[in-house]
Amino acid sequence: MPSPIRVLTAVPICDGHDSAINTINLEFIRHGIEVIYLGYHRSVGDIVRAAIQEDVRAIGISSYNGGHIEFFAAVVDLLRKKGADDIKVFGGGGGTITHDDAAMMRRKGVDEIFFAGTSLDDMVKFVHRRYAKPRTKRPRPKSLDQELAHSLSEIEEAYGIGKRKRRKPKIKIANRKSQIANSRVIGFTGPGGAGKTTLIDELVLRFLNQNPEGRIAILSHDPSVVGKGALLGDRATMINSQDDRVFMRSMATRGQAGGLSPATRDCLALLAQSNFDYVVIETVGTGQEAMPFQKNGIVDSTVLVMNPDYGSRLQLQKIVMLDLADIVVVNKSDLQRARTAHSEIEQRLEQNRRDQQLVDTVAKRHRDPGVDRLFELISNRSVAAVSSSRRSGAKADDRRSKRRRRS
Ligand code: B12
Repeated sequence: MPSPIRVLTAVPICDGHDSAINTINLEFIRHGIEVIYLGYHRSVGDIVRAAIQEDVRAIGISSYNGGHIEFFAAVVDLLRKKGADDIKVFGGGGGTITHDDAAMMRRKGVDEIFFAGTSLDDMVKFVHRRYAKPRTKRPRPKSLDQELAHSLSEIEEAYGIGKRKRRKPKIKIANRKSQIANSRVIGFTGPGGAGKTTLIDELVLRFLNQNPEGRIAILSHDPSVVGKGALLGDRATMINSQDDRVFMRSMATRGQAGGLSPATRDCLALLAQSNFDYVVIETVGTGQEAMPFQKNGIVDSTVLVMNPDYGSRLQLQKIVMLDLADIVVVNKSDLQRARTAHSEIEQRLEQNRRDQQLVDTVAKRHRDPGVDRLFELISNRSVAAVSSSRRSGAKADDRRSKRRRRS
């Protein structure tokens, strides 16, 4: 079974009309399409960057506030400039886009414009007809991000749909143990609605401010059933991560339980061997039994993000990740129950007798001191890990040279 069609959808800058695109997104998903939704009020640069990183087949734009001829053309032009004109552009905007406008937009390279009164079914059929064929000849990547995006698609497509690996991807993926660890890999997990995405976005802001040259990658997951579509919506929540120094990729779980996709391990390994300081991996909202990073073997630190409203103290005994996480975050700590949650979780962690950290955050609050502390903890753990791996590397060198001298 071939991989689902991936499209990116967005609403242009200075436009908040998102109700049409929300309806269209749901219809696409119902018909097996994976939709990466970027949200509303998005610039040409943000849309093109996201489309290239996500390596989608097409971009669907919903535009109501005018300027559509220029905006759509600017998206097409920037895709061309970036060597990504195999990503097509289509869209609509009810009665605000006239037939004359649409003719001009088509001349400028837009694939199709849908008018008021078009049925959702017709739009779905168009996407299937026009974008389902696999892209055989890809343009030569013009940037490292584009090359990486193509490779990630190759890995994901090699897995097809479902658990079983179908064919080996052509890309060489280094074994994490045998390679120099370029990036620190941090795994974020926790129940749906705990605020993982917002928290990651705030950490990204701190990272970008602290490292003017640094780069970070995010591998984000949303659930999907085998052969069905998915709404990959984390980008719509991200504000600070709309930056050229952030590479983000959204993945559907494609039927795999546990919070990750069948292709995650290989995709993560590829990102970790690329030039990022950090690779952040975000699971889908997970349940009590989930241990998403256990089998993975390539995550350096794990962060469990909790919502203070988890129910009674007894529930905490059942959350396996509380035994495994390096850092536990009580997000939304401005909520009434947060103090109780902190002390109950603290007691629960004491039973483990491990060096686990507990941090309270309010990720939605700008400059939250809790997020500052979390960022500091993650940075310190990384510095400690790098110097310990350097020490063990130096010891190994020492042993090798002693052996050479003896022989
Ligand atoms: C709903 C609506 C709102 C809601 C938006 C709610 C929301 N969250 O989206 C509210 C009330 C908030 C609103 C506010 C405003 N609105 Co208003 N709004 C509309 C309205 C009534 C419907 C738009 C809509 O959602 N249609 C439903 C969709 C599903 O149907 P459709 O539009 O026919 O689209 C078809 C195709 O084009 C296709 N399609 C659409 N997008 C896409 C994308 C893709 C990828 C594909 C494949 C297909 C596709 O799908 C449909 C299939 O039949 C239109 C008037 C109208 N009748 O079009 C005005 C309208 C768009 N709004 C207008 C204006 C001026 C405003 C405000 C500026 C008003 C103000 N002064 O505050 C604000 C701006 C808000 C903002 N932040 O941008 C004007 C725009 C005028 C212009 N461009 O010249 C319009 C045309 C009303 C008018 N006649 O004056 N608005």
